[in-house]
Amino acid sequence: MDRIELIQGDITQLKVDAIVNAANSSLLGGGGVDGAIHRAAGPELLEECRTLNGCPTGEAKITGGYHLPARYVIHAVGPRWKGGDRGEADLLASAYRRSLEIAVENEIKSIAFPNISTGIYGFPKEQAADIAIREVKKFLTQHPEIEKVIFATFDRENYELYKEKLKKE
Ligand code: AR6
Repeated sequence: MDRIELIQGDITQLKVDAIVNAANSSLLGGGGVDGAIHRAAGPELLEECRTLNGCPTGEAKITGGYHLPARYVIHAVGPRWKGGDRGEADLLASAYRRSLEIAVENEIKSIAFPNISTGIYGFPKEQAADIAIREVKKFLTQHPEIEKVIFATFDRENYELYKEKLKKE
């Protein structure tokens, strides 16, 4: 699908309408990509996040991008991996879907996703990639108004996984 792009690199550098953050339910920052986004956006981002009263797992909330090149940040809360029988797959699918729905509501045309839950939260990378690609493709088919979705991989393993899977289809 030509509206899907794959890159390996730092999501905070991308000049898109929105980048997605792999946040936790406090929305008050953390490590990984969340820490990188807050550092690059500046303290105003945390200030706005404080007004949101957190976010349940599988859901997402939007803020401004402040000092980022991206206009918005969509903070998605993926599940922590607990072995696979606690609804993790559905919750991860929901985090991607809700982010895309919020993008449409805000007239966002280009959006970049990190590999939600596959770092500190320990979700198996291959299964997470299948879920992410499936949800994005399904959504794009139903929503021509989204022009570009970028999978912003960071580690080599995720990059190779996505490269293989996107090539196949
Ligand atoms: N750009 C793109 N991807 C990145 C970057 C970056 N600058 N830095 C890391 N990644 P993680 P999670 C990748 O751990 O598993 C935080 O403390 C990384 O290689 O950031 O959803 C939150 O506050 C991995 O593939 O998020 C939560 O408490 C992916 O981003 C918790 O971690 C996700 O890894 C969320 O854990």
